[in-house]
Amino acid sequence: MWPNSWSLSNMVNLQTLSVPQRSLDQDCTTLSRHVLGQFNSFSAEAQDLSALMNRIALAGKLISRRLSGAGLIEDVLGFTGEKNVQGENVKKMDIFANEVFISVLRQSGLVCRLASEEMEKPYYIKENCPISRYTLLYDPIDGSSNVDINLNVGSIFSIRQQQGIDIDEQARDLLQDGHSQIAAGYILYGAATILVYSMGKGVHSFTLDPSLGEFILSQENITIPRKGNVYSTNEGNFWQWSEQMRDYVRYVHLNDGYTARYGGALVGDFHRILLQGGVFLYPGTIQKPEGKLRLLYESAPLAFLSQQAGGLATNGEKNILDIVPQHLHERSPLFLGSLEEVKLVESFLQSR
Ligand code: P6P
Repeated sequence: MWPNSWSLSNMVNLQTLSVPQRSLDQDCTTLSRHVLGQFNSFSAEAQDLSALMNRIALAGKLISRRLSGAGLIEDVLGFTGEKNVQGENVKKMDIFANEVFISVLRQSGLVCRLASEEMEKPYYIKENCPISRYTLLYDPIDGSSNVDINLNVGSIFSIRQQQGIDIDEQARDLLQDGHSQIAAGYILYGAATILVYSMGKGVHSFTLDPSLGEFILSQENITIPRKGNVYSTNEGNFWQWSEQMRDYVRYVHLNDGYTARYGGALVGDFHRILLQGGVFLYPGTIQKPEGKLRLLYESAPLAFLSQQAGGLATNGEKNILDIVPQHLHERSPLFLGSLEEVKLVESFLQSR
């Protein structure tokens, strides 16, 4: 069966060479274990948040599995024919992903309320209210236009405490600034499935190991470089921007130190900037000064991560984390990434 020259020792050598060696400890640094480590005790809060993060991770695994079957199984690609509360055409994956979060959080017993880009009003999990006091705000599939062309998409999440009893189910207590987030993060569905989160003690990244079915710690205490050469924006909107924004873009065009990268999905564009530096820009336009991105479940979670990683997120004038929304689906202009790059953008926006 084997060529005569192949001795057992050759095969053994081949085997040892082919399996990448990982420490067992590394394999055991799972997401739930790491979250517990963010607390100094195994308190009830630590246990709850560890379990809650594990449910969010389960949602990520279910969505990742569905995306990997796109084109082979029904109802992954294409549109439903409906429009969401944002007036956007809804992709089939938007609905699937939204329902995954509802299902895994219902079973957790930990979350009373869910607020999603795909739902006009918050969704109350009656059997969990009012005992469980967490609210999960999320964008189930960010960048869903990338689904049909197999480019990266993401889920963005933010965990907040339910303040008091929400008797009339108006969720007015959700209309708070971004500093009151307990945790925030995203799941990036790309070549690998990566979960990035922060609980206020640094930004940490986990890679899904399909052989274990676990998110394993891959990077701890990530910091955004203070400067970066990437600017990420949709220049197709150039003529809809203010003169100040156009001046910034003219500057980076003329300064050969910059390069443009724009993937059409905020999570992927932000992940590049988190690791390599740069700035993401989604300004308002003359017609829509409030911009496109939603504050509570897109900009505020990423602003939380940016600040934790030493970066900055503003609406051009004010730190995103300081903004108190007036309604659940409020939009805001967004400039986020490397501290010095965001400040450079602000210097143009506040000039003239
Ligand atoms: P545009 C996706 O729809 C999204 O919300 C973000 O993920 C992305 O950064 C942005 O909108 C893309 O918008 O107008 O450039 O297509």
